[in-house]
Amino acid sequence: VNWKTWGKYEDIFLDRSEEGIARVAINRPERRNAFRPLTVSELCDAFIKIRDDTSIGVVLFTGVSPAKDGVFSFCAGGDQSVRGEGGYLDEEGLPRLNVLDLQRLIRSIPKVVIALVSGYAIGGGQVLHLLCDLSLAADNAVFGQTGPRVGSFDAGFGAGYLARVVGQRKAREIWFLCRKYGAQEALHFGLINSITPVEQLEAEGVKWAKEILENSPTAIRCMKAAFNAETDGLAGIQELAGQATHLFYRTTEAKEGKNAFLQKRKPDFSDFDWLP
Ligand code: 1HA
Repeated sequence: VNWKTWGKYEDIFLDRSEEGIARVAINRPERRNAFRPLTVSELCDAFIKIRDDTSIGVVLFTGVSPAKDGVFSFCAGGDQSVRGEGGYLDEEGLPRLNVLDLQRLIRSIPKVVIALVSGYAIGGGQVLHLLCDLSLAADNAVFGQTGPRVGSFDAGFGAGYLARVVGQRKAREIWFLCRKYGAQEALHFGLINSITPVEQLEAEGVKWAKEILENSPTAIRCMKAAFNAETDGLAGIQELAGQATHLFYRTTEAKEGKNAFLQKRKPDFSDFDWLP
């Protein structure tokens, strides 16, 4: 894949390819790719840009690795050194939990988001990989929660969706004990889709992306919304409903309603059947 830089950021890299793939990478390897508010706002900006680009169908989400000491990481969660009263402090000293906005964006973007996890996916970083549609791990991947150890917890997607993915038993174990799990274990309990040697991880991600991109964009976006509808409450149903409206607007039936309104006449839906 021929990656082209797409915008200039401080804490992340954003690239795109002609094949319709975007690549987002957290670039704080010396901090194990822990995120501060700037990192998260840049990630949100990147995901919005990707959402609005009709040529992109798949996003690879990863962390720049290895660090200078040779250690790989996807993301080690919130940067504890900027944690203040009530959140993670931005440059103005405002406490933010803006990773929750990012979680929602990854969830609602009508494209396939694939996490490429090499090394640590810990704390809020573990939740980020969890929320991606697919998670491809390198053989050196390490997953785990630390919240109860460092005085934090994610009682949203980090709890409920984790339980949907790995089951209540395992989810409770992960949060109550704060153990670390290797790639084999994670595959065994259904947290990830595959394991690849670390040097082949990106190539594996591109391979999965290309397979997805051969399929119907509308079918895929509706299926993503359908999966979210099952797990994300009314916000998930809203996404599926949005896809239905999106399709309906393209029909002559819907256009008749709009045209009649604009032409200040009664709509004539007599051409449209009440199908079974
Ligand atoms: O729970 C939430 C939220 C809940 C609700 C709403 C929003 C939330 C937002 C975020 C979070 C959280 O993410 S809480 C959980 C925060 N994360 C952690 O507790 C993980 C902390 N890190 C580690 O456990 C370890 O660093 C590691 C297992 C990932 C790697 O260990 P290793 O290879 O031994 O490296 P280590 O020496 O610990 O780290 C290398 C450098 O990176 C250290 O800095 P240095 O001493 O060289 O100056 C270390 O301090 C830094 N670092 C690593 N992780 C973080 C970090 N600095 C700040 N924050 C980190 N999370």
